Amino acid sequence: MAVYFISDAHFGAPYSDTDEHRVKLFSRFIDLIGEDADYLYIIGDLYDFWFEYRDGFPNPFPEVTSRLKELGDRGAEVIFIGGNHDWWAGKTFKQATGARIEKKDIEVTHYGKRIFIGHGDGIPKDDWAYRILRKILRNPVNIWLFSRLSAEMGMKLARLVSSRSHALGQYRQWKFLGEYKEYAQKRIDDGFDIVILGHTHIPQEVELKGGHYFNSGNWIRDFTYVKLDESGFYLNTFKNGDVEKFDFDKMKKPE
Ligand SMILES: [Mn+2]
Repeated sequence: MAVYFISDAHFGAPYSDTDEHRVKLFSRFIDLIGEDADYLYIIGDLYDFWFEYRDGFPNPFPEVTSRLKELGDRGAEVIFIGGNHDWWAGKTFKQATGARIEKKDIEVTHYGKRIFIGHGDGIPKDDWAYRILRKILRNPVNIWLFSRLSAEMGMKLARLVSSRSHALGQYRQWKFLGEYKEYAQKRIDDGFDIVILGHTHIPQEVELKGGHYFNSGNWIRDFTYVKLDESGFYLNTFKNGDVEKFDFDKMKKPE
């Protein structure tokens, strides 16, 4: 029996011409963990954009949702925590996956460990402009207004949600890692044993004072996930279609 954490597949990202391969790998992974998963936490940005209009949202990757639904049918609980790209997932997503949808960070206990789980957007101090945008985009009145937009206006909204983080680029996140560590240490000082975040796309396993911080990484190039079972925590990769321990040394740090 095991608990899994995964994030940041960004299916449908404009920079991605590899959706087909990534969805296939994801499907195989979900099939595999069906053997022992009690819980799967999806920690945000599974999609590059998911916003439910008045009539829902056209499911861009039915294979992804149906695999998640199957996982649920096999006895696992699937919990989806919205990221900055897919926070608006609602009825359509729930119906297609059977997942429980959470709109904010959550606290859970597994194997006696208190675990803090969140997507992790808005943590860096100089991300203040994003934090304002997030307030606007998550305001119920605005959501009601957005949900009445035409598909064309919706695409503009998609670009607004997406563009800044893509402009940031994956590698610029390196300079924020210290702030993520500080944030995790604060949660551990609050009494958590483990903090698990996503968003930076940089897989991490960090020993802190009194606990551990994990970043579940990404399903863009590293295909990483965190697994918890009775013997401990693991940060693995499914990049080659098989479970392997993630090799941190192989990560290329920008100059
Ligand atoms: Mn994100």
